[in-house]
Amino acid sequence: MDRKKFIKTGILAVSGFYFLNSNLFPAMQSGVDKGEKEIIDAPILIVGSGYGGAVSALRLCESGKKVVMLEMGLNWQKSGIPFSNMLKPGKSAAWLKKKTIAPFMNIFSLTPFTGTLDRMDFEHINIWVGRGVGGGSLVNGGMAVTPKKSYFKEIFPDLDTEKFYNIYFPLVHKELKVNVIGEQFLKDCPYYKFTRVGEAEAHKAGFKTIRVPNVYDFQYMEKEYRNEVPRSAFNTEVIYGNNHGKNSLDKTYLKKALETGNLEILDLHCVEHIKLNDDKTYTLQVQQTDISGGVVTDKVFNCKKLILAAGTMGTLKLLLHSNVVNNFPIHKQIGKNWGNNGNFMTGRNWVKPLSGGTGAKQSTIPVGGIDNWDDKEHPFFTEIAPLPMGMDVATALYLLINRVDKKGEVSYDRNAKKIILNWDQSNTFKMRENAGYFIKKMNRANGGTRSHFLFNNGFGANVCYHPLGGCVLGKVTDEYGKLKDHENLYVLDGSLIPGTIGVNPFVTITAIAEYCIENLIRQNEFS
Ligand code: FAE
Repeated sequence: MDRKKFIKTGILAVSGFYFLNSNLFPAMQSGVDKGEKEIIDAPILIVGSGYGGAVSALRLCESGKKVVMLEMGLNWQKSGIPFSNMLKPGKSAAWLKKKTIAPFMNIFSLTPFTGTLDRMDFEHINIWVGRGVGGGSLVNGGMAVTPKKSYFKEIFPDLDTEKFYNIYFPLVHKELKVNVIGEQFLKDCPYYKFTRVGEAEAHKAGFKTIRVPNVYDFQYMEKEYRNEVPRSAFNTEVIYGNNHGKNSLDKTYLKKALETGNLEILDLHCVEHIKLNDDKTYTLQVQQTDISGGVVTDKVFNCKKLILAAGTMGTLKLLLHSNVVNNFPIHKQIGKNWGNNGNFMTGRNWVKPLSGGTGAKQSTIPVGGIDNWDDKEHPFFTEIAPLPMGMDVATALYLLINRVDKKGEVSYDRNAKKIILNWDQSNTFKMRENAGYFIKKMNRANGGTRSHFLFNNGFGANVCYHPLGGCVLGKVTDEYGKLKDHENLYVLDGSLIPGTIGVNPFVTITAIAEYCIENLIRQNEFS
């Protein structure tokens, strides 16, 4: 394929176009195979542009390495397409679905589009993930929570805890632009009534609350409140992307990595499977799609070094599928030690119905949490979550994060040709007990009922925003994320964490990625 044809093919895809207009990336050599597939050689490939991928890209690019990143989702910034909000879901609302896929109230029809939010459905659990350049950072609530030191130590006994709390977590806070809402603003702002009510009710019930840091720029938020800038958090934008205010990865790590001139991001490029070659290099079969999910072209990428950062489910799917179709070597523990980070959604109805409930106007950015982790019988942390429905529904929403006493396992079903998850009610039994205890105690002190309005029986045991594990650090990989049985393959994403970290996970995923890539570079793994 000559360059002209290459560009022609690329234009069909709307995005990816910016890349093709630039001088062909010096680290990439392109040609065609006999079946007219374009073949591209790139020394270092990263699959996925979420937290693990963005950290790896930045540190490698800073050390002078040329890196190509493949992302199946859209580059929203480059595309110029705005994100939609929760009251008017549009293009960004779902990954190739005909209806919205929020955890509840899916009454909106959609034209299939490569949107930001995807849901993977298994028998007993639904897993939500972000798609697009920036991965989960595009759709998440921005809660930037550092795990409890004692729990981090318990989950990662072989890591130097002090080093993480003195070096990696502070570094990550700085890079992700973590900040905290001003107390006076929180006290005065009508959009945070749900947090004030949630905290007052928690105190009355005898629970301890904590302020939760976030990557949303609270100075911007104060300006949006004063109508000095366009509204985002106050315009029900979050799980379908934020047009303003949120420091997602495209505005932090990825932006810095691109500024080095050493990174090329190819969006709408989905890696199908991987083959290990005799010379220990890798060959990836990749589909480039258009914005409606139609295949534009099939491509082949060859690389010497491969970093998988496709998120827990994406990375596991690639490894397990490649094992079946290409005899790709995988460690026997791959897929094991999977967990939902103890996610358990629940809620309460009839919350202060006579005094304006939880508020008709709600910010989408959570800033409060209830910390019951030290309770030996019912240890949990819960987010006081917003429910921005454009009217007061006198309902409180909570995402509990529990310990994961019984782990699950991800494996591959050869007949159905898809990954399956060994996970059922027995895995969430203790989480349900904690949720029941919490709701009862809150209702007893404050009134209200378990929220049948939101979930079947008021319990969303099947809601998972935090899939973790399956490629556990030090078990399936070496101490820095290099896969056992491989010389040139690394995993740097949520799958390194063994199923639980006790708080919202992206700060930990980012810190572990920083730690791993620093040491991999120091060991000259990418020379
Ligand atoms: P991730 O960010 O998922 O990135 C993986 C990327 O790889 C994605 O962009 C994929 O599109 C891409 N990809 C996958 N497969 C392929 C393939 N075959 N070819 C090419 N590209 C591929 O991975 N966490 C918090 O700490 N605080 C929060 O407030 C919070 N809120 C959340 C709210 C929602 C609605 C959701 C869904 C998640 C939330 N999370 C939150 C979880 C957090 O976003 C998640 O743990 C991280 O994004 C995971 O980071 P990874 O680097 O593992």
